[in-house]
Amino acid sequence: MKALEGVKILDFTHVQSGPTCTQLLAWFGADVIKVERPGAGDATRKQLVDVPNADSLYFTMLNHNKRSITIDTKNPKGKEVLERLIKTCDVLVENFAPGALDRMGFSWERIQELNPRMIMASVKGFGPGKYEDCKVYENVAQCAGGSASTTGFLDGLPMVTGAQIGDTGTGLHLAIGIVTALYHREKSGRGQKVLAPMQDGVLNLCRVKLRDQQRLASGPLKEYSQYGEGIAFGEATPRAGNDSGGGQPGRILKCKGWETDPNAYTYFITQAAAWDKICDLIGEPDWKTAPGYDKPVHRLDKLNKIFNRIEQWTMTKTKFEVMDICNPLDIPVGPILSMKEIMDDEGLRKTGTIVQVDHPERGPYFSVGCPIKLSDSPVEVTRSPLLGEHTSEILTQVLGYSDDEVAQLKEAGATEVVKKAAAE
Ligand code: CAO
Repeated sequence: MKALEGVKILDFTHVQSGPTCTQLLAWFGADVIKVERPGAGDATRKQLVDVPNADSLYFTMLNHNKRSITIDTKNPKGKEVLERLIKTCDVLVENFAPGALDRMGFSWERIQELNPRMIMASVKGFGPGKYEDCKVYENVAQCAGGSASTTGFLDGLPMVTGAQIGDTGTGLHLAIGIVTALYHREKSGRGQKVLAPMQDGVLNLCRVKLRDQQRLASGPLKEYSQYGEGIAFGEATPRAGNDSGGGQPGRILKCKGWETDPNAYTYFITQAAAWDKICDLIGEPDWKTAPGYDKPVHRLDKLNKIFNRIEQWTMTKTKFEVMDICNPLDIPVGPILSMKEIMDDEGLRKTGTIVQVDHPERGPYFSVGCPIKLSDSPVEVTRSPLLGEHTSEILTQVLGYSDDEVAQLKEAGATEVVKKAAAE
Protein backbone atom coordinates (compact mmCIF):
# COMPACT_ATOMS: atom_id res chain seq x y z
CA MET A 1 0.00 0.00 0.00
CA LYS A 2 1.30 3.44 -0.96
CA ALA A 3 1.46 6.21 1.63
CA LEU A 4 -1.27 8.34 0.06
CA GLU A 5 -3.37 5.51 -1.35
CA GLY A 6 -7.07 6.39 -1.32
CA VAL A 7 -6.44 10.15 -1.53
CA LYS A 8 -8.08 11.64 -4.61
CA ILE A 9 -6.59 14.81 -6.03
CA LEU A 10 -8.45 17.06 -8.41
CA ASP A 11 -5.47 18.43 -10.27
CA PHE A 12 -6.30 21.75 -11.81
CA THR A 13 -2.67 22.71 -12.27
CA HIS A 14 -0.69 23.76 -15.29
CA VAL A 15 2.82 24.79 -16.36
CA GLN A 16 5.36 23.86 -13.65
CA SER A 17 4.70 24.93 -10.07
CA GLY A 18 1.38 23.11 -9.53
CA PRO A 19 2.20 20.03 -11.62
CA THR A 20 5.39 19.34 -9.64
CA CYS A 21 3.30 19.29 -6.47
CA THR A 22 0.65 16.91 -7.77
CA GLN A 23 3.27 14.68 -9.41
CA LEU A 24 4.90 14.22 -6.03
CA LEU A 25 1.55 13.34 -4.45
CA ALA A 26 0.93 10.85 -7.27
CA TRP A 27 4.31 9.27 -6.57
CA PHE A 28 3.29 8.88 -2.95
CA GLY A 29 0.22 6.97 -4.11
CA ALA A 30 -2.56 9.56 -4.53
CA ASP A 31 -4.97 9.20 -7.46
CA VAL A 32 -4.26 12.43 -9.35
CA ILE A 33 -6.94 13.41 -11.84
CA LYS A 34 -5.67 16.18 -14.06
CA VAL A 35 -8.45 18.37 -15.47
CA GLU A 36 -7.57 19.94 -18.80
CA ARG A 37 -9.29 22.07 -21.36
CA PRO A 38 -10.62 20.05 -24.32
CA GLY A 39 -8.50 20.38 -27.43
CA ALA A 40 -5.70 22.27 -25.73
CA GLY A 41 -4.80 20.91 -22.34
CA ASP A 42 -1.90 22.13 -20.26
CA ALA A 43 -0.05 24.67 -22.42
CA THR A 44 3.26 22.94 -21.74
CA ARG A 45 2.15 19.93 -23.79
CA LYS A 46 3.00 21.96 -26.84
CA GLN A 47 5.82 24.12 -25.51
CA LEU A 48 9.52 23.49 -26.29
CA VAL A 49 8.46 20.65 -28.57
CA ASP A 50 11.34 18.40 -29.60
CA VAL A 51 9.43 15.51 -31.20
CA PRO A 52 6.76 16.71 -33.64
CA ASN A 53 3.19 15.75 -32.68
CA ALA A 54 4.24 14.38 -29.31
CA ASP A 55 3.79 15.84 -25.86
CA SER A 56 6.89 17.84 -24.96
CA LEU A 57 9.42 16.78 -22.36
CA TYR A 58 8.36 19.88 -20.46
CA PHE A 59 4.93 18.30 -19.99
CA THR A 60 5.86 14.64 -19.72
CA MET A 61 8.52 15.24 -17.06
CA LEU A 62 6.09 17.10 -14.80
CA ASN A 63 3.00 14.95 -15.11
CA HIS A 64 3.96 11.34 -14.46
CA ASN A 65 1.58 8.93 -12.74
CA LYS A 66 -1.51 11.10 -13.36
CA ARG A 67 -4.79 10.54 -15.20
CA SER A 68 -6.13 13.16 -17.61
CA ILE A 69 -9.75 14.16 -18.11
CA THR A 70 -10.84 16.96 -20.42
CA ILE A 71 -13.60 19.22 -19.15
CA ASP A 72 -14.64 22.62 -20.45
CA THR A 73 -15.27 24.21 -17.11
CA LYS A 74 -16.98 27.19 -18.67
CA ASN A 75 -19.62 24.94 -20.22
CA PRO A 76 -22.67 24.40 -17.91
CA LYS A 77 -22.50 20.62 -18.33
CA GLY A 78 -18.76 20.78 -17.77
CA LYS A 79 -19.36 22.69 -14.54
CA GLU A 80 -21.63 19.87 -13.39
CA VAL A 81 -18.84 17.36 -13.96
CA LEU A 82 -16.45 19.55 -12.03
CA GLU A 83 -18.95 19.79 -9.17
CA ARG A 84 -19.11 16.02 -9.01
CA LEU A 85 -15.34 15.83 -8.97
CA ILE A 86 -15.20 18.35 -6.13
CA LYS A 87 -17.69 16.27 -4.15
CA THR A 88 -15.64 13.12 -4.76
CA CYS A 89 -12.07 14.33 -4.29
CA ASP A 90 -10.11 15.12 -1.13
CA VAL A 91 -7.90 17.89 -2.46
CA LEU A 92 -8.21 20.45 -5.24
CA VAL A 93 -4.86 21.81 -6.36
CA GLU A 94 -4.72 24.82 -8.67
CA ASN A 95 -2.29 27.43 -9.88
CA PHE A 96 -4.44 29.57 -12.11
CA ALA A 97 -3.95 33.29 -12.31
CA PRO A 98 -5.56 35.03 -9.32
CA GLY A 99 -9.35 35.09 -9.58
CA ALA A 100 -9.65 32.51 -12.39
CA LEU A 101 -11.30 29.89 -10.19
CA ASP A 102 -13.81 32.45 -8.85
CA ARG A 103 -14.61 33.51 -12.41
CA MET A 104 -15.29 29.87 -13.21
CA GLY A 105 -17.84 29.90 -10.37
CA PHE A 106 -15.79 27.93 -7.87
CA SER A 107 -15.00 30.26 -5.00
CA TRP A 108 -13.69 28.78 -1.74
CA GLU A 109 -17.17 29.30 -0.25
CA ARG A 110 -18.79 27.35 -3.09
CA ILE A 111 -16.22 24.58 -2.82
CA GLN A 112 -16.87 24.26 0.91
CA GLU A 113 -20.60 24.09 0.24
CA LEU A 114 -20.02 21.25 -2.19
CA ASN A 115 -17.55 19.41 0.01
CA PRO A 116 -16.68 20.65 3.51
CA ARG A 117 -13.84 18.11 3.71
CA MET A 118 -12.20 19.50 0.59
CA ILE A 119 -8.67 20.89 0.92
CA MET A 120 -8.11 23.64 -1.62
CA ALA A 121 -4.44 24.21 -2.35
CA SER A 122 -3.18 27.07 -4.48
CA VAL A 123 0.06 28.44 -5.82
CA LYS A 124 -0.03 32.14 -6.55
CA GLY A 125 2.79 34.49 -7.45
CA PHE A 126 2.31 36.70 -4.40
CA GLY A 127 0.41 36.44 -1.14
CA PRO A 128 -2.31 38.92 -0.13
CA GLY A 129 -1.22 42.50 -0.68
CA LYS A 130 -0.50 44.93 -3.43
CA TYR A 131 0.77 42.37 -5.94
CA GLU A 132 -1.81 39.68 -5.26
CA ASP A 133 -3.40 40.02 -8.71
CA CYS A 134 -0.19 39.57 -10.69
CA LYS A 135 0.56 36.68 -12.98
CA VAL A 136 3.94 35.27 -12.12
CA TYR A 137 6.48 32.97 -13.72
CA GLU A 138 9.63 31.39 -12.29
CA ASN A 139 12.09 34.19 -12.85
CA VAL A 140 9.71 36.85 -11.57
CA ALA A 141 9.48 34.90 -8.33
CA GLN A 142 13.25 34.52 -8.13
CA CYS A 143 13.59 38.28 -8.48
CA ALA A 144 10.81 39.15 -6.03
CA GLY A 145 11.86 36.54 -3.48
CA GLY A 146 15.41 37.84 -3.00
CA SER A 147 17.25 35.20 -4.98
CA ALA A 148 18.31 37.30 -7.98
CA SER A 149 19.68 40.20 -5.94
CA THR A 150 21.92 37.83 -4.01
CA THR A 151 22.98 35.57 -6.91
CA GLY A 152 25.79 36.29 -9.39
CA PHE A 153 29.00 38.22 -9.05
CA LEU A 154 29.43 41.52 -7.29
CA ASP A 155 30.32 43.38 -10.47
CA GLY A 156 27.62 41.73 -12.59
CA LEU A 157 23.87 41.88 -13.06
CA PRO A 158 21.48 40.26 -10.61
CA MET A 159 21.20 36.67 -11.76
CA VAL A 160 18.50 34.02 -11.91
CA THR A 161 19.45 30.46 -11.11
CA GLY A 162 18.77 27.34 -13.17
CA ALA A 163 17.25 25.57 -10.19
CA GLN A 164 13.51 26.17 -10.45
CA ILE A 165 13.10 27.42 -6.94
CA GLY A 166 10.07 29.54 -7.83
CA ASP A 167 8.11 26.80 -9.54
CA THR A 168 9.29 23.41 -8.30
CA GLY A 169 10.37 24.95 -4.99
CA THR A 170 6.88 26.32 -4.44
CA GLY A 171 5.35 23.05 -5.62
CA LEU A 172 7.23 21.33 -2.82
CA HIS A 173 6.04 23.89 -0.30
CA LEU A 174 2.47 23.33 -1.46
CA ALA A 175 2.81 19.55 -1.19
CA ILE A 176 3.92 19.90 2.42
CA GLY A 177 0.93 22.15 3.08
CA ILE A 178 -1.42 19.60 1.53
CA VAL A 179 -0.24 16.58 3.49
CA THR A 180 -0.32 18.70 6.66
CA ALA A 181 -3.91 19.72 5.92
CA LEU A 182 -4.83 16.09 5.24
CA TYR A 183 -3.37 15.17 8.62
CA HIS A 184 -5.27 18.05 10.26
CA ARG A 185 -8.49 16.88 8.61
CA GLU A 186 -8.13 13.52 10.33
CA LYS A 187 -8.71 15.36 13.60
CA SER A 188 -10.91 18.30 12.60
CA GLY A 189 -13.03 16.55 9.98
CA ARG A 190 -12.81 19.70 7.86
CA GLY A 191 -10.90 20.84 4.86
CA GLN A 192 -8.99 24.10 4.67
CA LYS A 193 -7.33 26.46 2.24
CA VAL A 194 -3.61 26.03 1.63
CA LEU A 195 -1.74 28.84 -0.07
CA ALA A 196 1.88 28.78 -1.21
CA PRO A 197 2.90 32.08 -2.79
CA MET A 198 5.98 31.82 -5.01
CA GLN A 199 7.62 34.93 -3.58
CA ASP A 200 7.33 33.47 -0.07
CA GLY A 201 8.65 30.09 -1.18
CA VAL A 202 11.71 31.65 -2.80
CA LEU A 203 12.32 33.82 0.25
CA ASN A 204 12.13 30.75 2.45
CA LEU A 205 14.87 29.20 0.33
CA CYS A 206 16.85 32.46 0.63
CA ARG A 207 16.55 32.51 4.41
CA VAL A 208 20.33 32.71 4.88
CA LYS A 209 20.44 35.88 2.81
CA LEU A 210 17.99 37.57 5.16
CA ARG A 211 20.25 36.35 7.98
CA ASP A 212 23.16 38.15 6.30
CA GLN A 213 21.07 41.27 5.76
CA GLN A 214 20.73 41.60 9.52
CA ARG A 215 24.34 40.67 10.23
CA LEU A 216 25.40 43.66 8.13
CA ALA A 217 24.32 45.91 11.00
CA SER A 218 27.20 44.46 13.02
CA GLY A 219 29.87 44.97 10.40
CA PRO A 220 31.16 43.45 7.16
CA LEU A 221 30.33 39.87 6.24
CA LYS A 222 33.77 38.43 6.71
CA GLU A 223 33.18 35.14 4.92
CA TYR A 224 32.33 36.95 1.65
CA SER A 225 35.32 37.28 -0.70
CA GLN A 226 34.75 40.99 -1.02
CA TYR A 227 35.83 41.34 2.59
CA GLY A 228 39.28 39.95 1.78
CA GLU A 229 39.39 42.13 -1.32
CA GLY A 230 38.78 45.24 0.76
CA ILE A 231 35.52 46.12 -1.01
CA ALA A 232 33.08 47.96 1.22
CA PHE A 233 29.65 46.51 1.89
CA GLY A 234 26.52 48.46 0.98
CA GLU A 235 23.22 48.48 2.75
CA ALA A 236 21.88 45.19 1.37
CA THR A 237 23.13 41.60 1.23
CA PRO A 238 25.44 41.58 -1.78
CA ARG A 239 25.87 39.00 -4.52
CA ALA A 240 28.30 36.42 -3.25
CA GLY A 241 29.57 34.82 -6.46
CA ASN A 242 30.48 31.24 -5.59
CA ASP A 243 31.32 31.94 -1.98
CA SER A 244 29.90 29.42 0.41
CA GLY A 245 26.71 30.58 2.07
CA GLY A 246 27.72 29.19 5.44
CA GLY A 247 30.43 29.67 7.98
CA GLN A 248 32.78 27.30 6.17
CA PRO A 249 34.48 29.15 3.28
CA GLY A 250 34.17 27.50 -0.12
CA ARG A 251 34.86 28.29 -3.78
CA ILE A 252 34.63 26.77 -7.23
CA LEU A 253 38.13 25.82 -8.36
CA LYS A 254 39.58 24.74 -11.70
CA CYS A 255 40.47 21.11 -12.23
CA LYS A 256 42.49 19.33 -14.89
CA GLY A 257 40.97 19.99 -18.32
CA TRP A 258 39.27 23.27 -17.42
CA GLU A 259 40.72 24.94 -20.54
CA THR A 260 38.39 22.95 -22.80
CA ASP A 261 35.76 21.43 -20.52
CA PRO A 262 33.30 24.02 -19.15
CA ASN A 263 32.55 21.76 -16.19
CA ALA A 264 36.06 20.69 -15.15
CA TYR A 265 35.70 22.35 -11.75
CA THR A 266 35.20 21.31 -8.18
CA TYR A 267 33.58 22.99 -5.22
CA PHE A 268 36.09 23.00 -2.41
CA ILE A 269 35.23 23.77 1.20
CA THR A 270 37.94 24.68 3.70
CA GLN A 271 36.00 23.28 6.62
CA ALA A 272 37.81 24.22 9.81
CA ALA A 273 37.92 20.63 11.03
CA ALA A 274 39.73 19.55 7.85
CA TRP A 275 42.23 22.43 7.77
CA ASP A 276 45.30 20.44 8.80
CA LYS A 277 44.63 17.78 6.18
CA ILE A 278 44.09 20.42 3.50
CA CYS A 279 47.43 22.04 4.36
CA ASP A 280 49.25 18.70 4.08
CA LEU A 281 47.42 17.85 0.86
CA ILE A 282 48.36 21.06 -0.96
CA GLY A 283 51.93 21.10 0.36
CA GLU A 284 51.60 23.95 2.84
CA PRO A 285 52.07 22.16 6.18
CA ASP A 286 53.29 25.39 7.79
CA TRP A 287 49.82 26.93 7.39
CA LYS A 288 48.56 24.59 10.09
CA THR A 289 50.29 26.62 12.77
CA ALA A 290 51.44 29.83 11.07
CA PRO A 291 50.01 32.99 12.66
CA GLY A 292 47.29 34.36 10.41
CA TYR A 293 46.46 30.89 9.09
CA ASP A 294 46.01 28.73 12.15
CA LYS A 295 42.47 29.86 13.08
CA PRO A 296 39.43 30.16 10.76
CA VAL A 297 38.82 33.75 11.78
CA HIS A 298 42.44 34.68 10.95
CA ARG A 299 42.11 33.24 7.47
CA LEU A 300 39.08 35.28 6.43
CA ASP A 301 41.07 38.14 4.91
CA LYS A 302 43.34 35.70 3.05
CA LEU A 303 40.76 33.47 1.42
CA ASN A 304 41.71 34.50 -2.12
CA LYS A 305 45.33 33.61 -1.51
CA ILE A 306 44.38 30.34 0.16
CA PHE A 307 41.98 29.27 -2.56
CA ASN A 308 44.50 30.24 -5.27
CA ARG A 309 46.96 27.89 -3.62
CA ILE A 310 44.42 25.09 -3.33
CA GLU A 311 43.53 25.63 -6.97
CA GLN A 312 47.15 25.08 -8.00
CA TRP A 313 46.66 21.63 -6.51
CA THR A 314 43.15 20.92 -7.92
CA MET A 315 44.35 21.90 -11.40
CA THR A 316 46.66 18.91 -11.36
CA LYS A 317 43.73 16.52 -10.83
CA THR A 318 40.43 15.79 -12.53
CA LYS A 319 37.32 16.74 -10.57
CA PHE A 320 36.72 13.05 -9.85
CA GLU A 321 40.29 12.54 -8.64
CA VAL A 322 39.82 15.50 -6.30
CA MET A 323 36.71 13.78 -4.97
CA ASP A 324 38.47 10.42 -4.59
CA ILE A 325 41.41 11.95 -2.75
CA CYS A 326 39.51 14.36 -0.52
CA ASN A 327 36.60 12.15 0.53
CA PRO A 328 38.65 9.68 2.59
CA LEU A 329 40.24 12.70 4.29
CA ASP A 330 36.80 14.13 5.17
CA ILE A 331 37.49 17.24 3.12
CA PRO A 332 34.13 18.32 1.65
CA VAL A 333 34.37 18.74 -2.14
CA GLY A 334 31.91 18.31 -4.98
CA PRO A 335 32.52 17.89 -8.69
CA ILE A 336 30.63 20.28 -10.98
CA LEU A 337 28.54 17.69 -12.82
CA SER A 338 27.07 18.45 -16.21
CA MET A 339 23.52 17.37 -17.02
CA LYS A 340 25.03 14.83 -19.38
CA GLU A 341 27.08 13.31 -16.57
CA ILE A 342 24.07 13.31 -14.27
CA MET A 343 21.86 11.64 -16.87
CA ASP A 344 24.43 8.85 -17.20
CA ASP A 345 25.10 8.52 -13.47
CA GLU A 346 24.87 4.87 -12.48
CA GLY A 347 24.11 5.62 -8.84
CA LEU A 348 21.19 7.91 -9.66
CA ARG A 349 19.83 5.35 -12.12
CA LYS A 350 20.04 2.64 -9.48
CA THR A 351 18.09 4.63 -6.91
CA GLY A 352 15.41 5.63 -9.43
CA THR A 353 16.24 9.32 -9.25
CA ILE A 354 17.03 9.16 -12.96
CA VAL A 355 14.50 6.94 -14.69
CA GLN A 356 13.81 5.91 -18.24
CA VAL A 357 10.14 6.13 -19.15
CA ASP A 358 8.43 4.92 -22.29
CA HIS A 359 5.86 7.06 -24.04
CA PRO A 360 3.56 6.02 -26.88
CA GLU A 361 4.09 9.21 -28.88
CA ARG A 362 7.72 9.97 -28.22
CA GLY A 363 9.35 6.68 -27.27
CA PRO A 364 11.73 6.33 -24.34
CA TYR A 365 13.04 9.37 -22.51
CA PHE A 366 14.80 10.12 -19.25
CA SER A 367 13.16 11.82 -16.35
CA VAL A 368 13.86 12.73 -12.77
CA GLY A 369 12.10 10.24 -10.55
CA CYS A 370 10.96 10.85 -7.01
CA PRO A 371 13.76 12.51 -5.04
CA ILE A 372 12.22 11.52 -1.71
CA LYS A 373 12.48 7.86 -0.76
CA LEU A 374 9.95 6.27 1.58
CA SER A 375 10.97 2.77 2.65
CA ASP A 376 7.38 1.48 2.80
CA SER A 377 5.99 3.40 -0.16
CA PRO A 378 8.20 2.77 -3.16
CA VAL A 379 7.64 4.76 -6.34
CA GLU A 380 7.14 3.35 -9.78
CA VAL A 381 7.28 6.15 -12.31
CA THR A 382 4.71 5.77 -15.08
CA ARG A 383 4.33 7.98 -18.14
CA SER A 384 2.27 11.14 -18.29
CA PRO A 385 -1.25 10.80 -19.69
CA LEU A 386 -2.20 11.82 -23.20
CA LEU A 387 -4.69 14.66 -23.31
CA GLY A 388 -8.03 13.34 -22.07
CA GLU A 389 -6.79 9.76 -22.09
CA HIS A 390 -8.79 8.81 -19.02
CA THR A 391 -11.90 10.91 -19.63
CA SER A 392 -14.32 7.99 -20.12
CA GLU A 393 -12.77 5.96 -17.34
CA ILE A 394 -13.03 8.81 -14.82
CA LEU A 395 -16.54 9.81 -15.86
CA THR A 396 -17.87 6.27 -15.56
CA GLN A 397 -15.73 4.64 -12.87
CA VAL A 398 -15.06 7.57 -10.54
CA LEU A 399 -18.14 9.73 -11.10
CA GLY A 400 -20.68 7.06 -12.00
CA TYR A 401 -21.88 8.45 -15.36
CA SER A 402 -23.46 5.96 -17.75
CA ASP A 403 -22.10 5.54 -21.28
CA ASP A 404 -25.14 7.43 -22.63
CA GLU A 405 -24.52 10.32 -20.26
CA VAL A 406 -20.89 10.43 -21.33
CA ALA A 407 -22.02 10.67 -24.95
CA GLN A 408 -24.36 13.53 -24.00
CA LEU A 409 -21.55 15.40 -22.27
CA LYS A 410 -19.50 15.08 -25.40
CA GLU A 411 -22.42 16.23 -27.53
CA ALA A 412 -22.86 19.29 -25.29
CA GLY A 413 -19.16 20.20 -25.77
CA ALA A 414 -18.44 19.69 -22.07
CA THR A 415 -15.76 17.13 -22.74
CA GLU A 416 -13.90 15.31 -25.43
CA VAL A 417 -13.62 11.58 -25.29
CA VAL A 418 -10.27 10.45 -26.53
CA LYS A 419 -9.36 6.93 -27.49
CA LYS A 420 -6.81 5.16 -25.30
CA ALA A 421 -3.24 5.39 -26.50
CA ALA A 422 -2.39 2.93 -29.23
CA ALA A 423 -0.83 -0.33 -28.09
CA GLU A 424 2.30 0.33 -26.06
N1 CAO B 1 -11.94 24.84 -19.29
C1 CAO B 1 -12.22 26.11 -19.57
N2 CAO B 1 -11.42 27.15 -19.21
C2 CAO B 1 -10.30 26.84 -18.55
C3 CAO B 1 -9.95 25.51 -18.23
C4 CAO B 1 -10.83 24.49 -18.62
N3 CAO B 1 -10.60 23.21 -18.36
N4 CAO B 1 -8.77 25.53 -17.58
C5 CAO B 1 -8.38 26.82 -17.50
N5 CAO B 1 -9.30 27.61 -18.08
C6 CAO B 1 -9.27 29.06 -18.20
C7 CAO B 1 -9.26 29.76 -16.87
O1 CAO B 1 -10.56 29.76 -16.32
C8 CAO B 1 -8.77 31.15 -17.28
O2 CAO B 1 -9.86 31.86 -17.82
P1 CAO B 1 -10.23 33.39 -17.45
O3 CAO B 1 -8.97 34.17 -17.46
O4 CAO B 1 -11.20 33.76 -18.53
O5 CAO B 1 -10.84 33.39 -16.11
C9 CAO B 1 -7.85 30.84 -18.44
O6 CAO B 1 -8.07 29.48 -18.78
C10 CAO B 1 -6.36 31.02 -18.27
O7 CAO B 1 -5.91 30.79 -16.99
P2 CAO B 1 -4.58 31.53 -16.46
O8 CAO B 1 -4.83 33.00 -16.45
O9 CAO B 1 -4.20 30.89 -15.21
O10 CAO B 1 -3.50 31.18 -17.61
P3 CAO B 1 -2.38 32.09 -18.28
O11 CAO B 1 -1.73 31.21 -19.28
O12 CAO B 1 -2.90 33.38 -18.78
O13 CAO B 1 -1.36 32.42 -17.08
C11 CAO B 1 0.20 31.88 -15.35
C12 CAO B 1 -0.41 31.49 -16.70
C13 CAO B 1 1.13 30.75 -14.92
C14 CAO B 1 1.01 33.17 -15.48
C15 CAO B 1 -0.93 32.07 -14.32
O14 CAO B 1 -1.74 30.93 -14.32
C16 CAO B 1 -0.44 32.34 -12.91
O15 CAO B 1 0.02 33.43 -12.59
N6 CAO B 1 -0.55 31.34 -12.03
C17 CAO B 1 -0.20 31.47 -10.62
C18 CAO B 1 1.29 31.49 -10.43
C19 CAO B 1 1.97 30.28 -11.00
O16 CAO B 1 1.66 29.15 -10.70
N7 CAO B 1 3.00 30.52 -11.79
C20 CAO B 1 3.91 29.48 -12.18
C21 CAO B 1 3.70 29.01 -13.50
S1 CAO B 1 5.03 27.97 -13.94
O17 CAO B 1 6.25 29.01 -14.35
